[in-house]
Amino acid sequence: MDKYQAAFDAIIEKDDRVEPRDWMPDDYRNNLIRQISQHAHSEVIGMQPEGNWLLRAPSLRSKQVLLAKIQDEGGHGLYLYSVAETLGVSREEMIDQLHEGKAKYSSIFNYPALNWADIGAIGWLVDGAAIVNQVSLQRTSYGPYSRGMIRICKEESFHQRQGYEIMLHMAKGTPEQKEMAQDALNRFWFPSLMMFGPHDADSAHSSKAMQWKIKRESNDTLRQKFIDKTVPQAEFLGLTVPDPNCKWNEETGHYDHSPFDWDEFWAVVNGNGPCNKERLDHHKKAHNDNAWVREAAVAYAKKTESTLV
Ligand code: FAQ
Repeated sequence: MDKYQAAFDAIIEKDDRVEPRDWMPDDYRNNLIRQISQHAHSEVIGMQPEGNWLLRAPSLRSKQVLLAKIQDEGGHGLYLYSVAETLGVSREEMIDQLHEGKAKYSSIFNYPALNWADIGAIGWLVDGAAIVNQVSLQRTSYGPYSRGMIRICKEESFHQRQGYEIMLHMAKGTPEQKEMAQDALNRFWFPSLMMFGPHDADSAHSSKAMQWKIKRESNDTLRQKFIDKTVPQAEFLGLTVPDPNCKWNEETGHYDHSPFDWDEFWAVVNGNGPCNKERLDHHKKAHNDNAWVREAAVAYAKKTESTLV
């Protein structure tokens, strides 16, 4: 066996981290670029449903907290683009792929945030699902990705609490507020479960990704962890998970669930969800409108460089 391949295999075997300077197989590199760039796009596009509510937050405190959370999500996108850049892809290439529909972002952000309870449900469920996935990714085999996840997870846990606090206020508030909280849970439950991706048997990338320790736990394992963690939280709120089959199973030691609507999932992933067009159009517009900022920053950097020489 080639000595480079052997050195790579040894890193994976020993559970060490692969660093940007290390030799790695092309498939490993490409799989990472695909996953990390999609992760970065998710963080940035994910700012849109919440950003929409900044001007309508019900108090100055809630506005400040939401603003801080949304800024964190933008920051996560930037860390992740930087991580992908260490693999040899430029940010411009990644953004082009997003705009051309070649790169994906999480299906969940193609659902609308219709009212303030939805902001609670997003923080509680969407960030909650993101944490379960990302805690596992803290042990991913690519060093910069794994270290980025450690910081991101710390911030995500604040986000999850921000959402749960909103849900708590609404669920313990007036009957109308409780109804809004229940309605938000009804609409976000299944889409949040589908954030974990297709079932293991239908997941095209999982087997290689698990072999390379890019993914440390499978889509279904992580989804089940999230369900088991979240159902008691819903019960504490006095809300009902919108799945009559979601019951504790003594034998398996997990909550059961109904089959998911994978037709809906793939429709959303393939561009036909309620807000796909709106999200992408908004990103393209912001990118074009702000081209002058990038041009000015590059011109300034060049000027500083020439002064230093
Ligand atoms: N949406 O073979 P698999 C957040 C695609 S961050 C859209 O199982 P893989 C923070 C998949 O890309 C949320 N597409 O793929 C926040 C692949 O397509 P491709 C994002 C999906 O990569 C909160 C195809 O289906 N988190 O929320 C989805 O092994 C609030 C086959 O699937 C991450 O990205 C989906 N749900 O496993 C921000 C975590 N699921 O590339 C703002 C990192 C699957 O062949 C506000 N990513 N697909 O064209 C991962 O862990 C993995 O990439 C999975 C998918 C688990 C998402």
